[in-house]
Amino acid sequence: MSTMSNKELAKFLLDAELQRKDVVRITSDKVPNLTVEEAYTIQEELVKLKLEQGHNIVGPKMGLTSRAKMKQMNVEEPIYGYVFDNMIVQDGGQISLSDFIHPKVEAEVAFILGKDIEGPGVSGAQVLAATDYVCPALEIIDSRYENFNFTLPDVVADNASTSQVVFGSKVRKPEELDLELIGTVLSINGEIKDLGAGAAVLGHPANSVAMLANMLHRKGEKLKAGQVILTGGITGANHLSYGDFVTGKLDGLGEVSFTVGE
Ligand code: 0L1
Ligand code: MG
Repeated sequence: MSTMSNKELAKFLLDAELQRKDVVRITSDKVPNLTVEEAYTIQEELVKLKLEQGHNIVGPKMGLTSRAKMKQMNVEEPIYGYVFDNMIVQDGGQISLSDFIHPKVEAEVAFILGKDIEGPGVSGAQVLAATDYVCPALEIIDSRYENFNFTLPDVVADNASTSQVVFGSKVRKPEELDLELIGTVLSINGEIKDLGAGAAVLGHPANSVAMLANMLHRKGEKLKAGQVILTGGITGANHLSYGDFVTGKLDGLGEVSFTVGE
């Protein structure tokens, strides 16, 4: 068993990300008994390293929010990670396949907060009241682990596979939409890859933000006005290849897209 510190484990995962080189999950050899709580401590070290490198937090994000993904991972609660400013890709822009190990894309709703939200006991209604705008988003996830082969603590330590994000340019006030019913279609090269409704995300995407605020409260943190929060995939995650043209269409929120270059 390894005697690596949390900071060394975070550096190990960050190096894999920066070198675009997949690694064996850390629970297979380095920290076999890693708990989810300890994994969040490794994630905190990873976040610190990114901040030291000069990157700024755009907002925390929620992952594994769909029933199917939770069942697959045998978990009761989703997970969170952090999106940084150097991960943002312009709507309609191009990503480079060489920046990733094995990227996948999923369509989500993002919340732009107008007020701080602090747990415990936050409800979806409170989240909606504290939200200025919502917008469509395409999240590109890229696990640093071989073949996306991980346990829950592994993926928590790995910043919930966060890699890059494309936010749609059109924003709407949350009260103008029924986010529970919001129809979502993810297409690649004109072919529909997956579809869903907002309710796929914990019954309503606002519930995801509420749960995030309540989870962050456990470590004495809150969501802050101005943060942009990814709420979790409405669609499943689909592999990306060179030349792909990816669109996410969210009813009432419009379209968000990108292409995959070399
Ligand atoms: O944003 C997400 O839902 C990613 C969660 C991590 C699980 C994965 O990499 O599939
Ligand atoms: Mg996601």
